[in-house]
Amino acid sequence: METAMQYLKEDPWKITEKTFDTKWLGKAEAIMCLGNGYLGMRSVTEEKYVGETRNLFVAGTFNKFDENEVTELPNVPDMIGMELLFDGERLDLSKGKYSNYSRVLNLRTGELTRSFQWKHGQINVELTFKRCVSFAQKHVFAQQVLVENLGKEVTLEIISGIDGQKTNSGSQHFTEGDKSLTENRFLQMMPKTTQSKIAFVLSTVHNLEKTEDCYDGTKKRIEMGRRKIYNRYWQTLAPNETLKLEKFSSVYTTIDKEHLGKTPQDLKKIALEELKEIRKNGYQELAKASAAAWDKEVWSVFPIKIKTENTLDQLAIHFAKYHLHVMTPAHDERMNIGAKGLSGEGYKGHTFWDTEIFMLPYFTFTHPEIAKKLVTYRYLGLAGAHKKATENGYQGAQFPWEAAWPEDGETTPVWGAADILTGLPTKIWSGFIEQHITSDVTYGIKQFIDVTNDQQFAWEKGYEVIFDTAIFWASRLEWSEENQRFEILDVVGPDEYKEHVDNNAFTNHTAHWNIQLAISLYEELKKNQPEQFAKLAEKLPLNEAYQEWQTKVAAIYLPQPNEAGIIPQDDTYLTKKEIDLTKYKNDSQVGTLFHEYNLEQVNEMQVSKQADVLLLLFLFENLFSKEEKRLNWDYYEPKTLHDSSLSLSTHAILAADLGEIALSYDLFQQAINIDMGENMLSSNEGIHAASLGGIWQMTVFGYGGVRCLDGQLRIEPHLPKAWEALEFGIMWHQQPLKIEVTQEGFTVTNHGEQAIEFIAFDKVYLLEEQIKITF
Ligand code: IFM
Repeated sequence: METAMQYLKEDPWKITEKTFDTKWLGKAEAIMCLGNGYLGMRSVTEEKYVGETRNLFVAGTFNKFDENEVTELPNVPDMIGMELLFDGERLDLSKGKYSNYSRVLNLRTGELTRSFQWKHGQINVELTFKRCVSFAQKHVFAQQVLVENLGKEVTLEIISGIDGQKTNSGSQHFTEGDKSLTENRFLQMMPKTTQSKIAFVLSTVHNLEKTEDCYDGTKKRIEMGRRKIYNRYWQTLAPNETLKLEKFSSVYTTIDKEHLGKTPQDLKKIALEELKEIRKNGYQELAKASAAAWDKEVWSVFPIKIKTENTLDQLAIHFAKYHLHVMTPAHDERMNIGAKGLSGEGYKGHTFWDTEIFMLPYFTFTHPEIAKKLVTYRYLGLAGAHKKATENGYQGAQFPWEAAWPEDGETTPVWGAADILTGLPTKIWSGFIEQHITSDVTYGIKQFIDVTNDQQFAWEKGYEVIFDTAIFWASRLEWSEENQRFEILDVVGPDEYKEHVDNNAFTNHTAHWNIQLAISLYEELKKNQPEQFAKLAEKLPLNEAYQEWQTKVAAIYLPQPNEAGIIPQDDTYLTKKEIDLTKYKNDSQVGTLFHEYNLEQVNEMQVSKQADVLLLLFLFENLFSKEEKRLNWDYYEPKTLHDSSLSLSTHAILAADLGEIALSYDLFQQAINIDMGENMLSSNEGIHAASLGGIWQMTVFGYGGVRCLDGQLRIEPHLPKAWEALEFGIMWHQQPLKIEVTQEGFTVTNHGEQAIEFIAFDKVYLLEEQIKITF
């Protein structure tokens, strides 16, 4: 496939677009998106094009457009857009000729730069646009535009301000709100979400100067229109003259944690004061402070260094870490990560199991303070989980498949893509029956407690979730008279190409694990910490629950390997027909099976969307033998289309575990290209958050060989041939560890004060300062 993206061998920090084509707008907008976890914006161009998706999102600000829709992150009025007219001719790269084009995202600094020369008739100008979302001041973003006149004298007209005519693909989530001008300079707009009633304060200010004489000769006028407030500037540029425009903008909302209780008028004043200061200091200062914050908070924390000729691998790590921090609301535990981060309207900003299984491990192992916020979000979601369980006739906490504001409960939409046979929308069953999310949440919380040893979180929040989810599972089990066992019927497992299945192996095993975990915890806490335990028992009916868990747990049906060693994905998967999947597996687009079959037909085939049984083998590797892993890999991988971006990273890790390093590395290459790669349409709806978490996991869990198993740290690295060395770090029980791996062996250095234990190749090591192990 044609591509406009370029990755330079000598620079593992930059994503570069080398040609501009309006049919590929979505790719650059999403993969080059800017943000800081509080807000995220797609990297649309200043000038507008048909086909663009101009999105600005503020984490957590969900709104419901009407009763028939679910909540979504509203698309905030645009403050990036600018119209530039030269002698009345609008800047438009599809007209005239452009040369020396590049758009570069510097992952290290978080700055986006676009530059080119544009010639159209008499117009001949060189333009450079710079932009950054401050990583230091989370409400603020800034732009700088340099216009150099390479031709004859030209009049430049600039129209720039706040444009509230944006929607989420047609759904308008905002009231128009007041508009105002302060000190003849600061433009402000105060729209409010229609249902959740969150007031937004949007502010922007411009600085326009010729390189020498500030403001000289610039004419300016303020204008307002429906949902719009903007300035219009006119400036004549002599030959070789350069004009600099800087624009500083900010967003505040009435749910901002640090300003809770303040009125929109209070926020308006706060925003004004901040913008005054920022404007005085200028774009460069802001960009510098932002880059310094990126360095301090992200790049200097457990850096990953790969010694390899394949610079793309190192770039992929930087790309993944960059986006993981852009998308994560580290400032507020009432919010979580969307499946598309803050980079697109896809999945409406909702949180899925993607967080616990794919993104959370990165934070748990390297930024525990951020991970704590993410797991606390689930604790705050207990109210929504109780609501969902009650609505479904169950007890305890049943977590929603898609989550937005923590208390809201289930937010999965009911209808989705067209069914090619009936022409009607397909029902999305995940919100009703994709129930493994509840044990996935428990898994994430247990891993967080094991890795961080954060006892305070465990006692105040974590244990409660573990018990409450076990209460749900016990109530969810169904007794089968015929089989004399507890079963879990009518679910969707991780493989979403199989709906309404009974006894999905992943669901049954993880539900069993969740209950078993609650039993052991109950026994341990009651015995060793009776006073604290009593407090928990006041909140939850733990003694009755314990009796029920004990009577039920041993009778839960856990699908076991058959004579051929294959764990049945569900009761009927192995009996379904097999078809030749070569064509779909080789297709550069995902989901092409649905060009020929509808979901009902796919349900009847042995074809999987993503890892299911294999994911179980990865997450709970202690429960299965290596031989079982190998046999199930051989059976399921060929039947898996990797149509979900959650699939490849799990397969790459498992392949590495199985000693298939070359195969694993091939899968790694495919996985890192889900967003970065040549498929120019793959990221239109937003980046694939889980796959980015997967890039970190493939590196640290796959090749670094790190695992947290039954509460113990295991390190068994194995590098791909193409990597001479790998260096990374993790935090284990609050002790920072550095791990350096070569093809010959590895060294673990403890930079903390306390010794820790780890297991490598069946041997337990006590690590005080440094241990070297050769293969
Ligand atoms: O959570 C995933 C799911 O496993 C596959 N479909 C997309 C969802 C969001 O990423």
